[in-house]
Amino acid sequence: MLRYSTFAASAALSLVVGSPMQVRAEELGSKTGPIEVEQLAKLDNPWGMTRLSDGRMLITEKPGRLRIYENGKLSDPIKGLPKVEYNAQGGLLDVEIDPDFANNGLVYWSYTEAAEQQPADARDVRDPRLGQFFDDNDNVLKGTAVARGRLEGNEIQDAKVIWRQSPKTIGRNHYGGRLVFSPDGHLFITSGDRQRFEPAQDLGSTLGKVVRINPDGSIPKDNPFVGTQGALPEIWSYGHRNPLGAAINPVSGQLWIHEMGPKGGDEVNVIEPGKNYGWPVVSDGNNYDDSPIPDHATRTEFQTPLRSWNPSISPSGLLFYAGHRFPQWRSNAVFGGLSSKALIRLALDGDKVSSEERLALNKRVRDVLEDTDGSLLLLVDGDDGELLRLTPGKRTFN
Ligand SMILES: [Ca+2]
Ligand SMILES: [Ca+2]
Repeated sequence: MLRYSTFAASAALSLVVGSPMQVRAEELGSKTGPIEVEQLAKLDNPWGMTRLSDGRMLITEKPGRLRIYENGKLSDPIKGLPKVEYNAQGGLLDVEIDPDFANNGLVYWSYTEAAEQQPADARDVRDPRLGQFFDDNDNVLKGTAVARGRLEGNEIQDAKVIWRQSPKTIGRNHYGGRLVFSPDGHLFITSGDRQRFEPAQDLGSTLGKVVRINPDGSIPKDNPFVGTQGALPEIWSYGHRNPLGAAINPVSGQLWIHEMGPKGGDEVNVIEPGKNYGWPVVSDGNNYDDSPIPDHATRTEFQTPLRSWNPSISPSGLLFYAGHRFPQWRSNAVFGGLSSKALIRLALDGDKVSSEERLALNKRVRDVLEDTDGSLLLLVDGDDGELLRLTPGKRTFN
């Protein structure tokens, strides 16, 4: 199933000098032919990116920097963003532009926000299921937030928080934070469970949810829990763990997400309003200490993932390919893998996965984006992060 050429590991690097930084290019094999991988820029823990309508790109770096990439160069950090709480999985996360960006210049970003009022003693109650992920030194009350502002030159004007995860909690991880606009102009936000498990089933909390809001932060009247006693009206779906990928399937118009499972059990889900996706009651994986969690198949009241992975692939970033550079990839779901260090491609037959390919880049892929010319842009995670461009290779394979 996975035909990955060993050529990548032994590929000679062709060096091209001429842009502000050295551009390295290498080729790797795929089911659909060779692919050229070119480094466009080096970045510090990049997390999210989006294209502006004029060909520029916005890229986030988790420590709190938002930069413009244009003509092979990265700008200085954009001024005017609120303070970001940078720690472990938290920091500046995703970035998206308004559907009417060309006219209103509005940019949206997700990030980790510390609570204004920190409790006097913020030590959390130890949860044994957190295992190695518990940190006694982490005592900052914080949560995911989404803000928007108008991009003017290299500054954000009139930044305003339009959504906050509720409640804020201690803990370093599981912020979610992917942003995507629906074709009818609503903003979807993925919201992680903050490693708190049960709140994902609690409609009075926005931990472990997909949220849907209007661009100004108000609540659409047709959200599924509007008017439900005790439920927060921005909730669109629930029972999620840590979704780091979201995209609209252009064929069905539906929201797709994927989410990280615990030990195994990463999922890709088609999202329907008001539905329960099961976490932490069911998972196709198990707890980190190997204690079992029942699989989705044991409980019919929960939505079943389209596909799940054991062992974990750690999916991040998601797009539906629509370009011409990789014609055989058209309408496929394409996303990054962190622990799997791969680009993963799902060929689809309607809402069924017909085949899967993993391109072993040997790099933690954090986000994916299709460029205007149909090439693919990838963000590589970490201190030695990168912006990469993938195009069809010129070399011929046997
Ligand atoms: Ca699930
Ligand atoms: Ca299980």
